[in-house]
Amino acid sequence: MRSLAAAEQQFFAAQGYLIVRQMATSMQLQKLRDVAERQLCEARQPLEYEADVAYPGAPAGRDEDGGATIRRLLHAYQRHADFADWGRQSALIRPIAQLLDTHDLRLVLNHHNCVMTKHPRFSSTTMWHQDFRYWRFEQNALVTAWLALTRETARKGCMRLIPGSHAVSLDQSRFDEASFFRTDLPENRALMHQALRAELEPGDVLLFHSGLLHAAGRNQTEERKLALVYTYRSASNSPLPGTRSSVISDIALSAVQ
Ligand SMILES: O=C(O)CCC(=O)C(=O)O
Repeated sequence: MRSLAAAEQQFFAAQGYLIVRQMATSMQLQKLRDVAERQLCEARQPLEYEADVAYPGAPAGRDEDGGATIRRLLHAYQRHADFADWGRQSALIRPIAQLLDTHDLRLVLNHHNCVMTKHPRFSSTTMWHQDFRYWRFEQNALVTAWLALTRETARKGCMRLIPGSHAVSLDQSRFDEASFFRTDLPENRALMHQALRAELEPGDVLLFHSGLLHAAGRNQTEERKLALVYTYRSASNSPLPGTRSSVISDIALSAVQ
């Protein structure tokens, strides 16, 4: 993997996201997809179900329609060596280290660290939010790497992003009690009009800032959507002690050049 060009780093700084096309090779993709499919088939724990997400429109219990649909294969890093290898390989962590301006990177185990799935028969919508509102770190400066294992299109519920929103100062009053961005406020709607869809091919990686407003729809196709998702921080941006961001120690990645 080449290093990111200055123009790409500037794009990320201004827009809060960057799509790196075809970062994973077809051999890597095949391996990662096989592991994910096998573990979904076996319902290998730990899992999160649609009933657990508590998003608007999600089933209230596992015995309700769609409630037992798997939404996330949790603890991706710990669940298989191929997933772990992807998360710490230099082709991925070098550009992230550039974006965070550090040589000392940590892979966060307490957030994301999962295979996100959206199933054809049932999937719920993820409303607009900023990840850092659910996390507890000294600074709002983390980067998430979303590797598409399958195609992500609008009909499949791909990610939607509001470019530049990571750099906008947004008062807590613009969010509801569950920290979703309120859709009833005209000033929020003005921002939402600027949203774009991040359509991805398998192997593409979407890098995005922890302050970027994002959302995702339902999967309306007959094909499963799978993405391997990790978040990174610089060693100097520590989780706050005693919070859900500090439960498991993060992975120190060897000095990134
Ligand atoms: O529904 C989705 O695929 C998006 C998930 C998401 O935005 C998140 O977990 O932060």
